[in-house]
Amino acid sequence: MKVNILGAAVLARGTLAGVTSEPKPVTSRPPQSTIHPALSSIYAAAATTEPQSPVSNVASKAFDRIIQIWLENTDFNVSSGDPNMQWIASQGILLTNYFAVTHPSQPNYAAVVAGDHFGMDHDDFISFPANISTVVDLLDTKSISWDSYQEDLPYPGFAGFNFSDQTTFANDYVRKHNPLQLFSSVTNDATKAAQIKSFMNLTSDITNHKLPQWSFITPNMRHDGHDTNITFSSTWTRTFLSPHLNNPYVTTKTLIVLSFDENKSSPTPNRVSTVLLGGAIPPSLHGTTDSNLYTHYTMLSTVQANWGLPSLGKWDCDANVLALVANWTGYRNAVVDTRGLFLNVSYPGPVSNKMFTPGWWPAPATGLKCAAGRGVLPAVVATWGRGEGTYNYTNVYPYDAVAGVAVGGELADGENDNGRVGASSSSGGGGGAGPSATAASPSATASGSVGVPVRPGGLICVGVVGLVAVAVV
Ligand SMILES: *[C@@H]1O[C@H](CO)[C@@H](O)[C@H](O)[C@H]1NC(C)=O
Ligand SMILES: *[C@@H]1O[C@H](CO)[C@@H](O)[C@H](O)[C@H]1NC(C)=O
Ligand SMILES: *[C@@H]1O[C@H](CO)[C@@H](O)[C@H](O)[C@H]1NC(C)=O
Ligand SMILES: *[C@@H]1O[C@H](CO)[C@@H](O)[C@H](O)[C@H]1NC(C)=O
Ligand SMILES: *[C@@H]1O[C@H](CO)[C@@H](O)[C@H](O)[C@H]1NC(C)=O
Ligand SMILES: *[C@@H]1O[C@H](CO)[C@@H](O)[C@H](O)[C@H]1NC(C)=O
Ligand SMILES: *[C@@H]1O[C@H](CO)[C@@H](O)[C@H](O)[C@H]1NC(C)=O
Ligand SMILES: *[C@@H]1O[C@H](CO)[C@@H](O)[C@H](O)[C@H]1NC(C)=O
Ligand SMILES: CC(=O)N[C@H]1CO[C@H](CO)[C@@H](O)[C@@H]1O
Repeated sequence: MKVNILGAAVLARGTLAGVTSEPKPVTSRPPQSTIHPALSSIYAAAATTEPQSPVSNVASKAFDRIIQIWLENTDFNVSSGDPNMQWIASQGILLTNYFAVTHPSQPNYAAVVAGDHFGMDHDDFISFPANISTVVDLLDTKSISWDSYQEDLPYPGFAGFNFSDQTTFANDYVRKHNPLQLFSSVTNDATKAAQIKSFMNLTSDITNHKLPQWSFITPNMRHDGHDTNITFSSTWTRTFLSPHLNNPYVTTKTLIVLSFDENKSSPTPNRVSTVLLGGAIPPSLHGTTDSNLYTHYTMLSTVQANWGLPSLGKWDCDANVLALVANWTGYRNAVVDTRGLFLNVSYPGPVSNKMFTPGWWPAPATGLKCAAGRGVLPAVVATWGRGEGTYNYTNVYPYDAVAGVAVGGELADGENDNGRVGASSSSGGGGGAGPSATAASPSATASGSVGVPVRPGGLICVGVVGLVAVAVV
């Protein structure tokens, strides 16, 4: 077991120990094939491959539909200073302590659907083995429909590495920004693969009232700001979003999460601006901010809390839940002092390039309660057996004390409705009839104005969501 200076410091402080030993990483990972079919076969497949658009109506408390939209590589202070982004924030809630989990892009996209990046530190072609579960497996337990919309994807389920504009050869679709495409558990199934579609079928699904209840939207490399800048991408995003925000079919009881995969400039923490929009946001909260610590893993824990789904047993196990949902379900979020938290590197792992651990896949926390006591997906338990997990997945943000990664955060109040067996969840009453009116989170700023928040000298993440009803089933 390797305990470096940072790790030792953490152990001494006594708050964040308890990570199992890791194998000694090596620096070369065998390359995977970069599927890159000929243009003629792409066009042939495009002519015959039919998209799948399953629909469902599993009602819930805080929202009945979630749509995540990711832009690229922008620091919090840059995006929150942009006029179009400020207008967008005025239509919803700005999250002021939302962190990406590593660099570069691809591991963040993997993390938001799978609860881990497995050490990934690159944008190479990678396919996770079929025994790695994702949000899709959680949604499938209640037949909650899901899709992904990838701009300029040449046909549903296209498995190639990229698809550029065929006139200018400018970048358009790239696989590294297509989260579900990275997982064999999705792509091995032809029906599931065909639920990964282009924006043309986003339009047709809206017209035909065939939107799913969970979706992930990736604009192309210009629209998402990757090859352009925030001015260009925010202009595109405002134009893209405005009609949807005014369309009752799209917006009613819908939570739209507009976020960024990662920050851009060094040396800053990996904090990105994230805005919550849609009909699920009460108008009284438009133009407000929420300063709880959230990460990409919050997108899993929130979906789980909203629909009463189990956990993947990874970093979603105890990730803070959006206050919007926590208020309804009585989930208590942990409070974190984020001043030392950067979340800017990956720990060693089986898909790392720099710190490759051949064959060593971190085990999920199948023996812990997770997800406010709903436990871990049975298929994950069946695959991995019962155990506490490789990492300390009950921590509210990801870290690896053995490798000394992300050890700079500090818990101000780590008590949440977390996964430790025997922990009681929350006090009763109210039956989930509505949001709590008991606690002090999040802070509501003056209407409509979204300034650049100043980080105070004391604790910067002090929101605690009140305990209300137990109510998630
Ligand atoms: C794991 O994380 C939890 C929550 O932050 C913390 O209370 C606990 O001490 C950690 N466990 C170990 C063994 O360090
Ligand atoms: C954002 O912060 C960085 C690092 O502190 C700084 O260099 C940059 O000028 C800031 N940009 C804006 C738009 O405030
Ligand atoms: C993928 O991108 C490369 C350049 O990065 C380009 O040469 C190639 O044509 C692209 N492939 C497709 C199918 O667009
Ligand atoms: C998906 O989009 C394509 C391209 O616009 C269109 O031809 C097709 O009819 C759409 N499929 C469905 C099921 O709406
Ligand atoms: C932003 O990107 C657009 C599109 O690439 C470009 O036209 C514009 O000049 C860029 N603006 C700045 C300030 O770089
Ligand atoms: C991560 O952030 C820390 C703190 O600024 C910095 O020292 C370190 O170089 C960063 N690591 C990378 C890989 O950017
Ligand atoms: C998961 O699949 C990988 C790749 O096939 C395999 O190496 C690993 O042993 C499997 N893990 C478990 C727990 O089944
Ligand atoms: C959650 O509840 C608190 C306390 O009533 C309230 O201040 C806050 O606005 C609510 N937040 C959301 C997003 O509903
Ligand atoms: C994409 C990118 O450049 N991200 C930077 C974000 O900030 C960190 C420092 O925290 C840099 O290391 C990254 O390069």
